[in-house]
Amino acid sequence: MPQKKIALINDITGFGRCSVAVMAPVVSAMKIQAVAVPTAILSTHTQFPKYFFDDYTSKMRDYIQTYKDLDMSFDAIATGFLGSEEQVDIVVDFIKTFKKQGVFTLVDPVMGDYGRLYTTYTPELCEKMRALVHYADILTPNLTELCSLMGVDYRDGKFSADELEGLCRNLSERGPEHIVVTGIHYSDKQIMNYVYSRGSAPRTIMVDRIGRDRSGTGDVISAVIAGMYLNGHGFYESVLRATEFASKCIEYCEQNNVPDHWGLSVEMFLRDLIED
Ligand code: PXL
Repeated sequence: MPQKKIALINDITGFGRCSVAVMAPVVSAMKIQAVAVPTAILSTHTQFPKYFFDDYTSKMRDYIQTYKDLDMSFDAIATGFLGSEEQVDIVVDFIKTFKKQGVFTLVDPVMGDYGRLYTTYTPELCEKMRALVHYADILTPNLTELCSLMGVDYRDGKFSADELEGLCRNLSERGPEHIVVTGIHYSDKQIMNYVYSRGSAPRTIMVDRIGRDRSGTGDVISAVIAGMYLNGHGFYESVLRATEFASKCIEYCEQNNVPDHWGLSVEMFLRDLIED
């Protein structure tokens, strides 16, 4: 069988293990070819006190045009942090072109955390992200992003199972068959991931909270989910593997005093993702 290809529409950041820098090795370990479609180039990610940032928006159309001219195809498309309304338009056009029969799209609506949206998120950009949801088969919001997409007030972890199910059902009706609400603050010791697949009973995956939140965790989780799903596993199983892998990396980082903003030491455990 020919190797599968995934388009990673995301930023390329040199240091800090986020976005393409961490997603490409993860999917590669799963025998999937990663094709980077850069949205921006940074020296380090934005959690560092200083970083070089080169917005790639104005070059993206020409970059993507070559893939159109070459009649390139992808088996999956994964999108992450998007910096402007125009970038969302470019991504929608990319999906419309390359999402042929059997191709799935994972949208990680990177918009904010802890009830706050990132400063780049203008109301117009939020509106655009809501439109992008329409094109997703898999959506991986955290609770902040779920609330923003649904236009409800954020309450830290204080949503009942019924409320979460209602929110996910409504969101799913707009497009995504599968949704995982990641990193819900369940207690001081535990984090809940809420797994919703249209037509099935929702399930939860609890993980132990280890240390503080680490940047890039969401990117690692999205990459493992995309890779597992592309390799034919079910959604719940894909999320389970993703949370187990991230937890193992985080545990290593804690034990070895890796700074929180250096991302997850995925290199130590990539072999765990290799399947025969
Ligand atoms: O992991 C999310 C992310 C992606 N890309 C850039 C970031 C961050 C988080 O801070 O700064 C550039």
